[in-house]
Amino acid sequence: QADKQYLELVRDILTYGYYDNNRTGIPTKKLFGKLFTFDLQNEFPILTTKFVPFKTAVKELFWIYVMQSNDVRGLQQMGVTVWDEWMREDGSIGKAYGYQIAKYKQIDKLIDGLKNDPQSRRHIMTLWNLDDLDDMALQPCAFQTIWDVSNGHLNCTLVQRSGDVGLGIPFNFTQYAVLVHMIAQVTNLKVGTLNHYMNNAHIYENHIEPVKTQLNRESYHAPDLWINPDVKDFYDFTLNDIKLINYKYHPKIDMVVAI
Ligand code: UFP
Repeated sequence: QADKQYLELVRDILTYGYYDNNRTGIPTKKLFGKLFTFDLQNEFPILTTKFVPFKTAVKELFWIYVMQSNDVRGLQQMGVTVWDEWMREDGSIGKAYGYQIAKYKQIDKLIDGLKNDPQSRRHIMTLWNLDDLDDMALQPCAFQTIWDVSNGHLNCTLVQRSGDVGLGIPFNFTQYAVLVHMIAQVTNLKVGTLNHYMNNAHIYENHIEPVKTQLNRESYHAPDLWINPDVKDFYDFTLNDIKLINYKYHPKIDMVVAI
């Protein structure tokens, strides 16, 4: 499911993508307005046609939504270096990501709303704060989630303004799928659908050859996600409470990140 949608998007971008430069100096091919839909009841979405660093993805997710931190050194202590390029002198990424979750108690409000007013149409977490944008080392890419409860199932739409299809996108949907599972567990809901909307879905020029090697690979059966069923409070989650079982994958594909 995940591999199929992903490789279709890669093929589409390579075939029909609009080619131009951007702020990084590395041109991209891009398509506007793409959507992945994952049925989380059926399958945990992670690519098998290349290795995706699941633990790193979960650590970054914890850093944003559980620890609600903007301190890159905390991530480094967990062995994660993905934010090093954007670290400021004070060790932070400015008023970005976890800072905005903490500032408005967004997790607490979301969980409270899902429990007490599930039919509300205002279940949103957003990292896009107009007042603080100038104080962010990188303006958030996957910047908003909109949540829905239907028939006891928790659905979520992830809105991403800018998606690096080679490096960022596989990381982003897997991460947010874990978040839906975590929130569902602490609100006593079953998981439903994750929509992943990408406004600008792009492949950097220097990623084109690497992603092509993935196109001819046969996908494996998707792994299962295990979440410790004893955790009932979101803030009690630890990294050991989340595991991927039977993850079978093709070799990792190295790509250089555009800064
Ligand atoms: N990017 C992602 N996902 C993320 C993240 C960054 O794809 O979670 F933080 C990519 C998108 C883009 C670049 O290629 O990082 C950010 O550049 P810009 O701000 O110009 O969109």
